[in-house]
Amino acid sequence: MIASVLIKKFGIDNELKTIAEKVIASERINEEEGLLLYEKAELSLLALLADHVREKKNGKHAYYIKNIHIEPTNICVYKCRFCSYSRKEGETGSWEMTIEEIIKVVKEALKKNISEIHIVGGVHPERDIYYYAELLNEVRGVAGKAHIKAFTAIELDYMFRKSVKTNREGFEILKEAGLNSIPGGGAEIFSEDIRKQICENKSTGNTWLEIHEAAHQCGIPSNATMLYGHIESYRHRIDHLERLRQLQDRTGMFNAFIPLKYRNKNNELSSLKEVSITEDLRNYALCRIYLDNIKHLKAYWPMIGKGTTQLSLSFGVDDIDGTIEDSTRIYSMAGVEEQNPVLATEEINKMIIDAKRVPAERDSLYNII
Ligand code: V47
Ligand code: SF4
Repeated sequence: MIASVLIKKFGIDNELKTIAEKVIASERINEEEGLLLYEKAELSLLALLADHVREKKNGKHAYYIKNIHIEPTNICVYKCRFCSYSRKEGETGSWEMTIEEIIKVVKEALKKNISEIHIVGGVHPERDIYYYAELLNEVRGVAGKAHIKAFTAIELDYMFRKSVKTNREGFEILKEAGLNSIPGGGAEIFSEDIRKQICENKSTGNTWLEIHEAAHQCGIPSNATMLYGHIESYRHRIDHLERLRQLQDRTGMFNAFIPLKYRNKNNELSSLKEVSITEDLRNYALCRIYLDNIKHLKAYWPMIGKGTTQLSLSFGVDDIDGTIEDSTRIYSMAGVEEQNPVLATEEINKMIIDAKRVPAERDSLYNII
């Protein structure tokens, strides 16, 4: 019924009609169908389909969380071509926080009732798993019940290999020290061909997937990301989403998916133009439609700005992160508009209510607080 109204309204061709009907009936679409949506579907059709999927999964709620992002260091053994913030040891602009400095930041943030501490940084050449276990122990000691979400698969892969631990052994050590979940960074685009051109030498797409699978097997949930809008094609994006969907079928332990828009300032890919807001919205919608087994789709507002974030709520997004105090420099150094991203709870609520959704403050596992 809805599908036929849709089809009349959009006057869409037969191929798109079949796909639209499948999405409305909550049937899974395949790679070729995903590609066709990327290439041919109108923005308004994508909005309608993605909104249908979002509503079925999350009702009227739009989630946010009070959290803090800490980046212990930007010193990194890798040099991804899209990265604006990594530096080598001793290079101008590099930083290293001591554990004491990190604890001071955590204690200040806890006074503001945060429920999550998000820690990611560069892949420091000298830091092994025992250093990170000590860091987690110290943070856990002051954090009370706050959830610790820490380290990208790239940092984890390096620290496990440096300390000659299997993925499972590594996760057991970190879990014991206080780790609750892992963030989605480092996924970029899984295609080896694209990785060779934008982040050669760093952990492969398969390694990223293996690390997350091992985390899930150890009872540690995680997020997933996709860096889009650089040199990848729609086929590469679909391949990325497909590999995530297959892993989620096996484990079911991805909490959220976060598309990350490539920002082009101060890095080796700066000659690339950034994609338009229309492309951002199309991509959110596609991700929502394709990833039928990941419950939450997050728009990370410090990266795309408050305006696009609010619009994204009509294109499948149900979570706007909502960091109250974001000291991340990954994006401020890559040229985003929000140089000191802070959002007061009232402002988050207004953004959500104006988009005709119901604001829901959540914890890291999407329980409403
Ligand atoms: O892996 C680096 C990306 C990621 C640029 O899990 C860039 O809740 C755009 O993963 N333009 C790290 N993106 C951040 C991340 C994240 C952020 C918020 C929430 C969560 C979560 C995870 O940032 C990196 C890389 O893909 N990145 N440089 C750039 N120039
Ligand atoms: Fe290092 Fe991460 Fe930057 Fe790559 S994106 S250079 S791994 S900090």
